[in-house]
Amino acid sequence: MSRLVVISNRVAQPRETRAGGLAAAMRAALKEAGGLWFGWSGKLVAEGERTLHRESAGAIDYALLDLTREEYDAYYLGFSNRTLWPLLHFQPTVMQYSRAQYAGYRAVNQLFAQKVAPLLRDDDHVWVHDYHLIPLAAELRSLGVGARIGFFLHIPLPPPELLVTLPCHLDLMATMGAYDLVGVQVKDDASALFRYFLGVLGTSRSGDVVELGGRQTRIAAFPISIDTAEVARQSQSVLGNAAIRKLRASLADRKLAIGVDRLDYSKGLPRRFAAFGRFLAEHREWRSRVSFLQIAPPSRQEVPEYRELRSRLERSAGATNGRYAEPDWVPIRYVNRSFAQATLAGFYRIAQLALVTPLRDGMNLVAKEFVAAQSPDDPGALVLSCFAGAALELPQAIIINPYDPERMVEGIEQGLTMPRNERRERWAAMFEHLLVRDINAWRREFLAALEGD
Ligand code: ADQ
Repeated sequence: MSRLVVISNRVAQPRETRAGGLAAAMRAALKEAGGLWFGWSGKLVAEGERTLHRESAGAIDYALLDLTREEYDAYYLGFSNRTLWPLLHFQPTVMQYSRAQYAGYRAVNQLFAQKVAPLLRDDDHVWVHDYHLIPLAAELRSLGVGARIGFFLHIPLPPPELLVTLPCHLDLMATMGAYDLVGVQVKDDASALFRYFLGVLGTSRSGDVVELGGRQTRIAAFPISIDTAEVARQSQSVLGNAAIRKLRASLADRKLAIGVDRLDYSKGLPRRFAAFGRFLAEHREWRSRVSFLQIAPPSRQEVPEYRELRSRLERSAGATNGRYAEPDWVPIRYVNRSFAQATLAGFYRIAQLALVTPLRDGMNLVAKEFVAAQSPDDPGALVLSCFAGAALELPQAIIINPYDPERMVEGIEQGLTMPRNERRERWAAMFEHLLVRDINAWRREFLAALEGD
């Protein structure tokens, strides 16, 4: 079995206990064959003080590289998160582009390649993650690396008509041809990529393989998932914990609707808050009978669009609460912090409704975690955006279009009033699916495809 090398911007370090499902899946994959995890150390240092930190934990070696402030600004805050993130989430009007930031992004990819190449063997299998590192394989090839290299894009891929608004699209996208395998979340992402390769780069296609510069690249969808059985187990075992008991007690028999998202404009939070306010306006009978808990830990606060979103949501929650709150009831509970994965599972379990309404999402693991955490006997209902990758796998959810306020209000009402039998039926179909299509199936399929099966 070949050694596995995982390369990602952030690495879940050996002592990190809050690492999520993806980190657990990577650790499991690395343990199976022994392996190396390479990425940014999370530290910003002066150029002369850059270190490659080496560490081992069991069968896994870690190699973590420091970046300078300038590199981080251009590569991470700039091109990755102000250019690629909005564009790949179908929002070119939010995209900011500068040649200097693209140059900084390419330079960090080159630096990663220079530092990891000496650690690689030709019979390794290399798995690169996400939009921060698209050109990495091209940089590795130019240093003579012959190993099989796969890439997985965690976020969506827009159609070529949108991709071409990126001024450097030809330069960037052509580097994808250096991978043996490019994995995306859903088949629509794969078709968009095929259309780009054929229509814009003019490559030929045979089956699911494109040929560029004499090299063959397979493109396929691998919908990411969760550790379904583990989330189900956690959701039961934490019910006695203080955080869960306190939340339940504070509801005083009212229903709970829940949302859990990084504070990100792709998650559709302003429209969700507005829909909940409108639901209370139009359905007086639900006032004082349901609370909406939105958990949204801040992310990327150094990017201005994220700071603006935060204050916009504070105003929106404040306005709805000001209008409808009673001395003993607050309609929107807005909490800006993160929780342990197990605590979240407990929160999901005591909720009757989840609102997962992104404007665009590669997959959305919260939707899957909510389903996994429900009680089989009396499961909650899931309101899910048709623009989340997860909607293709969970058609039994209440599927809504987040741009349609009336449909959002209908969805909330439908979820809160759905008869128990119907909830059970819908839930059972989703849960069965997720038990089979879990995070382990995902990583095994990707790695089998990378091996060329
Ligand atoms: P994200 O945009 O981060 O991921 P998501 O898929 O929902 O979105 O994953 C978030 C993860 O963070 C979930 O496991 C969730 O439980 C956890 N989380 C969120 N809020 C939290 C909180 N307050 N405390 C603790 N944990 C919290 C990107 C893409 C997605 C894709 C994933 C995986 O944008 O579309 O599904 O990668 O590929």
